[in-house]
Amino acid sequence: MDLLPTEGSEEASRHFLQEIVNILLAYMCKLFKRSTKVLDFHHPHQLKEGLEGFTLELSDQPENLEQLLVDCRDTLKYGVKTGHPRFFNQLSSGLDIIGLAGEWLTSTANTNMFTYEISPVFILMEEVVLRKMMDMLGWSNEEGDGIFCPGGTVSNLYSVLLARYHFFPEVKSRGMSAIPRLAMFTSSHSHYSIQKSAAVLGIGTENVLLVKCDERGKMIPGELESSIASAKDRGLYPFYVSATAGTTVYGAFDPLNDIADICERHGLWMHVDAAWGGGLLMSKRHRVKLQGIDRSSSVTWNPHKMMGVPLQCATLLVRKKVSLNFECNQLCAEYLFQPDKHYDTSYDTGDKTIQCGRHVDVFKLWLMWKAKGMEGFESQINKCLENAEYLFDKLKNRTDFLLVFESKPEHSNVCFWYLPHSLRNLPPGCERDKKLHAVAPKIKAKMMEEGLTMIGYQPLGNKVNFFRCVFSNSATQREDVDFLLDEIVRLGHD
Ligand code: ABU
Repeated sequence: MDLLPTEGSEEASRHFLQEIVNILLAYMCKLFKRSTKVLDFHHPHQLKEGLEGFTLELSDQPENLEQLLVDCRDTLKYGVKTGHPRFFNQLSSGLDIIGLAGEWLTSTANTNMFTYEISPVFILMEEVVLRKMMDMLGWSNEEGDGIFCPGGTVSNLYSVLLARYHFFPEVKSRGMSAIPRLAMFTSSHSHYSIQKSAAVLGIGTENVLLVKCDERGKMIPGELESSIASAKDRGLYPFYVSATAGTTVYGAFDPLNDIADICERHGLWMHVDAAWGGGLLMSKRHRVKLQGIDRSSSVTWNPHKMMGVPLQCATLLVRKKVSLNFECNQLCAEYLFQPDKHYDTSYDTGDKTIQCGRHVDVFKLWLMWKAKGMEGFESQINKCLENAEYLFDKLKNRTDFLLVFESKPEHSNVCFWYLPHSLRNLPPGCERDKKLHAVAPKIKAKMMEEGLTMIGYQPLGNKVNFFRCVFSNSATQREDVDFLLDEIVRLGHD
């Protein structure tokens, strides 16, 4: 294949990449049009068997460049258009052109974030962006450290790892048998990654105590207090509380100041999982919902969610002194982190992490921040929350839909059931619940087959399957919200 670095192949390389750009631009222009489908669904066996000449199989012989262009077109064709204004399925959606340019540049630079030696600009950018985010949490210049992580689950894992190290540094060398049986606390609506962290770190999922929430999905502080007391009575060692700012399903914000009071009283590490809700700090109108976050020990905040940065872009921010991150994970591999380098080796941030290689996730965010300023992020976030209020107001006045909770959404999550004709006159109770549980999956299946829009559903606690609509794409307009409801009614009609 005559592409760079083959001598004399500049023109062929330019031509090939220009063709790729043409394919991507055609995709993007279609993506935002309402006449374009969100997806062209096929079952796994159909995709594996191959469709209209598109095969996933690899061969021994090389393909020519023309065929590779066809492969690229087909890959996009059979994928899901998560940037489409009618995609409501996930917390991360949309397609930001500046962010995309950032991702292209990142791949072109193709470097690794472990040392300053090979990523001088990106390492310093990371410092600048993390500092800015920590300022927004309300932390002073003297405190704070952070790291970009491969997703919120890993950020949450780091928070537990650091908290455990803070209380029991000996665990690094001597293992779990050297320390007491630990107890962690998080709400029953929190993200499953907190329990996963306990499993991964040998703390055990049984030692994660799930604190009761109110109807709205917020942790009840009194329940946290009694859960800590009962763990102590049982001989456990409470050390960590994860509060949530923007729960995954309800979009609820735990009362951070009340939780901080309890953590201070008991000397516990307070983590805030603001993977979803952190973006609201950008909005003067909505940041009040995170009041008390400045008192946390650590925070997860994913710009790839509410801030619309292309996947992946997630952070862990730690309030304790800078060295904690380093001490906890540092192993000083001599082939990479030589102490006698001629520059300030505190910028070899790779030794803070449990990874070795680390993707450059900062550049696209830095570039978007340059392009939009805080004001740009603020207006796109406000718009998403306005869309949620618009949907909520519509649902309040409908008899064919039922809200899962009656209060105004705090985030952009709106949770609701659709009641087909046959269920409307049934009294609430077991019989109706049994039938209602089957409604959302049936509608979703038809929705995916037709491909015009996409929304998620789930059960939660004692609530049977309900739809969760989330807004994180500022391309979505009110007409798209209207379309979603019409589509649910059309597909759910019985
Ligand atoms: N917690 C990862 C994102 C989940 C969601 O998009 O629904």
